[in-house]
Amino acid sequence: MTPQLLDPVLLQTDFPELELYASGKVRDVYRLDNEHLLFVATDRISAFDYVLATGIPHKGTVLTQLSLFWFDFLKDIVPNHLITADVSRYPSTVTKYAEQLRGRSMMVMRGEMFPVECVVRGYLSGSGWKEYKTSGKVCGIPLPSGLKESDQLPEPIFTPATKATTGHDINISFEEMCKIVPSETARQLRDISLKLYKKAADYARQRGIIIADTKFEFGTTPMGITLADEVLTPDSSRFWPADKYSSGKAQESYDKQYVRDYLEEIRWNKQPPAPALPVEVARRTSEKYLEAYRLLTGHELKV
Ligand code: PZK
Repeated sequence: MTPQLLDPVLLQTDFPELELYASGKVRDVYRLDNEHLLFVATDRISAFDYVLATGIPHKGTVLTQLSLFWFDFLKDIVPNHLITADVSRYPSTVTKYAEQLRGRSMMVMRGEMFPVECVVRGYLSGSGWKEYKTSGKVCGIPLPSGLKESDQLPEPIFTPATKATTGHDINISFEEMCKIVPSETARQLRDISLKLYKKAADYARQRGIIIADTKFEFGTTPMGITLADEVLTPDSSRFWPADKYSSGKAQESYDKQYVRDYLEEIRWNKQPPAPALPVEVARRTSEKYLEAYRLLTGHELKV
């Protein structure tokens, strides 16, 4: 039997002298100087709230390249924090890390981040579906009665959230958001978020992907309100394969379905340590990320 090999993955960055500015389950932000940050996407994957022991080949590259695609696609709606993803234009302090950084990183403008998650939902899923079942509303927004799980909403809705210390987001009403940021800013963030979602979701739908919902993060920079973080990736959004869509049940995930199916099959108790994935599951998952990139951008990612 020939052993199956996976393409190399980056699980951990290794930039000993760089200052870590923020870190998440699967991505990290480093401080370059007072105005500039280095945003790095690893190949780590999380499922059921835990980072798995196995990385997904090319995942960090796909997410970065998708964000870059969307930043360009959406730039007429709002400025974004991207300076460059061209490693040869990064400061000389990181030149020696070019191999680790190429394709999976962005040099961005540091901004003052607004402490609210700007979530837009076009479909009823996740915490939105849970809230609707209990109250008929999502984040204080009344919805028509009789909706089923995964139903498309009559109009996309803005459903802000705050970051809890535990990591899980807490849905809030627009009025509650107005106590966290000035109400004029809250209105601007809401209107921008809805415009971004509508433009991207219309486009994606024509290419076979339903973007059920997504989360934007904004900051202020000298350009004013600025779109930051990663945008409209499978990690910040629910992507559903349009050809398999059928409401009244939870939908398959575009990217993580093989991973979830495997974890259910082995009956992992969803407590740490998170298991490793079989090579075939990691490989097929990698192919889904690359497929999402191809469908959305119209070209193959050269990896
Ligand atoms: C910033 N995060 C979220 C957490 C991540 C990202 N342009 C910016 N200016 C200032 N701060 C941030 C950004 C951006 N983007 C974003 N935290 C800080 C976050 C953990 C890991 F990769």
